[in-house]
Amino acid sequence: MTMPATDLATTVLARCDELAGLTEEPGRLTRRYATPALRAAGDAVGGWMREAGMTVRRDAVGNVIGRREGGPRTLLLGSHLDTVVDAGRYDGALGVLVALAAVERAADLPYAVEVYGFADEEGVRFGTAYLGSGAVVGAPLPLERVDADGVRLADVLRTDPVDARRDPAGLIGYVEVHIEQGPALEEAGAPLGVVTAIAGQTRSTVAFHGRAGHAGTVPMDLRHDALAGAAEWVGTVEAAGAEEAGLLATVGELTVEPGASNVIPGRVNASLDVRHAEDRARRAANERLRARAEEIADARGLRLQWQTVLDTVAVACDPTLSDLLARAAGPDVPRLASGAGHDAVMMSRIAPAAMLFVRCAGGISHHPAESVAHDDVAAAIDATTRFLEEVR
Ligand code: HGY
Ligand code: MN
Ligand code: MN
Repeated sequence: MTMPATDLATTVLARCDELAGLTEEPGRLTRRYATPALRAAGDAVGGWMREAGMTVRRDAVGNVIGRREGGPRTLLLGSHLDTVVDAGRYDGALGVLVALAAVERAADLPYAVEVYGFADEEGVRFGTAYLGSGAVVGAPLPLERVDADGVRLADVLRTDPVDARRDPAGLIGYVEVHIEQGPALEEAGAPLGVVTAIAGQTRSTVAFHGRAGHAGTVPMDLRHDALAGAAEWVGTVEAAGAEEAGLLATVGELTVEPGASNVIPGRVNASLDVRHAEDRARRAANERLRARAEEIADARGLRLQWQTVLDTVAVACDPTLSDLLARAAGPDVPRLASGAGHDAVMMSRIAPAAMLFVRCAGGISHHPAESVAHDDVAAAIDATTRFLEEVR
């Protein structure tokens, strides 16, 4: 007897709550790559996969993979188990758990299904996204990148990441369920949406090197204040996004060194995240912001260091799988683009990829107020189950 989607939705939401307790920071949810919190989350999800009758393995970079046999070809499902800092509890985790619930609920399928809990999509610890799904598709990993404590990614990996690579032979496709992280479905009054494309993104690290000095003795006209220069540049980042339709530009990280109230800042490290549905527009905007940083540095006698740490092109979702998802989700299901990045960007390199969005309250995400409605989760489980039973 097929389990009711509403019962499974209750289980999925309870499991999201349980995973939210697996955090590096008591009192808020932060679960970065290769931390004990992430390992514990993978253990919990692996246990639920076993309870659902799946065989479970962990690959060379820490992704957790549950497999249900069924036939010579394989459909991949999944999302990520890592989070941003002070995160919401549904970004990533909901997609893994809805996929698991649908696999558990689906009747016998003529193909095998694997559900991936990716170990790093956000890229918070090493500054570059998609380490988990990137390893699965054979993307080169930035092994020399270091985290805030100076630990190299290479030193965190216990085995060769090449062992995580998945042979694409026999893959039917990859489907990811994820909260929308935007307001469109709520505005449309729709619980679910089918994703048409995923925007590309460019992430960079930007360092302004000035000269530290005594705040009480160095005259203003003799200063090379790294923070004053960085602040002038950050204003141009916001202005660029405001002036160009469809462009999103964000400085999310900024550290000041040496970081004392009576010392003129000698160095500032910033991040830059640039997104646009069109790759050409994104790259042109990124180059303009780099040129602006160089102009400001020159004018202030600062030295600029700029490193691109991620550059992913916009990805169109597979039309055949998307149409199947739309049929399963209901006749009027909206179709929408994703400004957020997802593991589907990487997985599209080895299999046709499609995504199902779930409405989230106020479009809020990357924030503890992130939330979903029980009935929308049930609708997502129902649609994903129907999709599984339609796929051939
Ligand atoms: O940043 C993103 O777009 C996603 O949440 N990793
Ligand atoms: Mn996210
Ligand atoms: Mn996500």
